[in-house]
Amino acid sequence: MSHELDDLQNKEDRKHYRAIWISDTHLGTPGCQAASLLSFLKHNESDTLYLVGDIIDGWQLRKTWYWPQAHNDVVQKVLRFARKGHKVIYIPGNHDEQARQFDGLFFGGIPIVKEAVHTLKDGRRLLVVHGDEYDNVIRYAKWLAFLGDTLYNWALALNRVYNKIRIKLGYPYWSLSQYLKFKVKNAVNFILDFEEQLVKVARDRGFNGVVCGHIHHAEIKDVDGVLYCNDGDWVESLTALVETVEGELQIVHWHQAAPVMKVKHQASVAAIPEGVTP
Ligand SMILES: [Mn+2]
Repeated sequence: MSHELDDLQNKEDRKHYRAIWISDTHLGTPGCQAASLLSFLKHNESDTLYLVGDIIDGWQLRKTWYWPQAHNDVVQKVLRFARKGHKVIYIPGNHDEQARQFDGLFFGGIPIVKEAVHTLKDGRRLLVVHGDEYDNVIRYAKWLAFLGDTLYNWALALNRVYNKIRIKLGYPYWSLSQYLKFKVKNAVNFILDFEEQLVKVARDRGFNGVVCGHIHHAEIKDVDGVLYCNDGDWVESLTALVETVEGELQIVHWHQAAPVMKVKHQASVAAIPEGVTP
């Protein structure tokens, strides 16, 4: 009941889209910025919500059980969204690959599918996939991916401590993975390879473009007439891909934490400032 009331109160400051794509939320890990994600889901809605993989991190949960209330709230929010008649589609990724065995089944009115097709307002058709099947590291060296995952999580944990200190001292948030991704040439090549693969798949299969996640790097770009869209992540970049009512694709950056959003007219005290530089 309180949830429904909450929804009504928020109605006026909720933005409506034709479609919203989010992925790589990694619920079940300390890295997931669930408060921000919840805030995003409270202030934005769409005819269709695509969950583009790595939503619940089974890899991490298998090692250590981590499930705070905020993560539950996100799941509840999504289920309620589906109950209220919005279309929600869940495409599992590699971190929630356990869900892939349920391909074609429904959970709480949400179908689980390996891929989806989205038709833009102007009629262009986009293939929607998580994208790990086109990541050569995951495909050919899964042990390396697991190792990388562990190292990445250690680095993220260190980064959280570092940023707590920075913010206490009045410095802006500093993004480790953004820094690594853009300073390391191989990472840039990796991103380009990945984009190229996905664009090729979309083209070969006769789509006008592709929407994916997986590499935690939001992007909208045209590659020789094929649209490449990546919706980013909710570990570091806090981004979603949206199609506006007018049919325009945009990346939404949501550097707002839930506790801050509750205090109205104090937008300037956001916990994580926007436009952070490495
Ligand atoms: Mn992934």
